[in-house]
Formats: sequence, structure tokens, C-alpha cells
Amino acid sequence: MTRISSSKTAPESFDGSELNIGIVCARFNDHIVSELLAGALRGLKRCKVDSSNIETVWVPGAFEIPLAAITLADSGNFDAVITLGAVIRGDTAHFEFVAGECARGIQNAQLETGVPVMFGVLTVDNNQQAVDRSGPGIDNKGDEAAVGAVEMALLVNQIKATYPTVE
Ligand code: INI
Repeated sequence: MTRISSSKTAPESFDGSELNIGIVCARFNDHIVSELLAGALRGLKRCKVDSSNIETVWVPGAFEIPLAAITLADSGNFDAVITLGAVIRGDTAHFEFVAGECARGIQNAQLETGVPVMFGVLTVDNNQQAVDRSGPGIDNKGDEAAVGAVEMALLVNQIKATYPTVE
């Protein structure tokens, strides 16, 4: 019995034309995050997401991402949320706290709301590693997170429609 269409091999793009997507960007290291955002918008465009269906919000740093993400996810207006940030070890002694709490909060946001929340937050040792992961190609982590958001939104929506929760 297979009622849900998903694939072991991810296609290059998905049809996200009916989806509403929220994006949370951390301003800290914004020279990197702006490139992740550009990558995410390229990925969403490739997946046919209408630019008028994308809401982008900025927060001070990665530590603040989870609250904004869960607030967007909980609003009922978005099929998925993409989070973008750059936590660079060289810049901070509290790297582990910022990166760890950010990751934990983002996972909580999707598990508590049932809305996919993608982890497009770089946690790297130095600026060069962040630059390498935020370039113009499809290996840009914002682009990857965007395509993943569309895939997860389509999958979760399909599962909910196929197997509605029994009250
Ligand atoms: N926030 C980041 O997004 N990346 C970092 O590398 C970073 N460093 O280096 O400290 C960072 N710190 C700020 C943090 O996210 C909060 O905004 C701040 O602590 C206020 O709560």
C-alpha cells in the first residue's frame, strides 16, 4: 500500500506553487546570512514558490531564531519555515551554547507545531568555511534548506490529507 508519493532520489526541484513559506534570518554575520538568503530564494524560485507567498523576518542572532520560527510556524499561515544563520566558532567563546540552543530550539519548533522548520544555520570553525557553504551554487546551505522545506511541506501536507488525525 503506497498512497503517498515521495522518492528515495530527490528530484532537482519540487512544485511548491501552492505553498506559503516563512524565512527567519539572523543578522549576526549578515555578510554570510545574506548569501544564505539569496540561496534560499533561488531554491524556492526553482521550486516554483511564488515570491508573494514568502515572508522573511530578521532577528538579532542565531540564539533568537527558534522563537521567531515557532511563532511563524504556530501562526497557521506557513507550510514550512526556513531558518538561516551563521555561528562561527572563531568569533565566540559561547559558540556551543549559541549553536546548541539554536539547533535544539529549531527542532523543538517543528516537533511542537508539526510544521517543517529547516535548519539552514551554519555552525563552522571559521569565516572561510561559512563562505564556502554560502556560495552561488546549489550546495549553498540556504538553497538546500529551501528545497528541503518544499519537500517536507509537500510530504507533511500529503500525509495529513491522506491520514487525517482522528479526533
Ligand atoms: N549569533 C550568531 O548568529 N552567530 C554567532 O557567531 C554569534 N556569536 O559569535 O556570538 C552570535 N551571537 C549572538 C547571539 O545569537 C544572540 O543574538 C545574543 O547572545 C543575544 O541573545
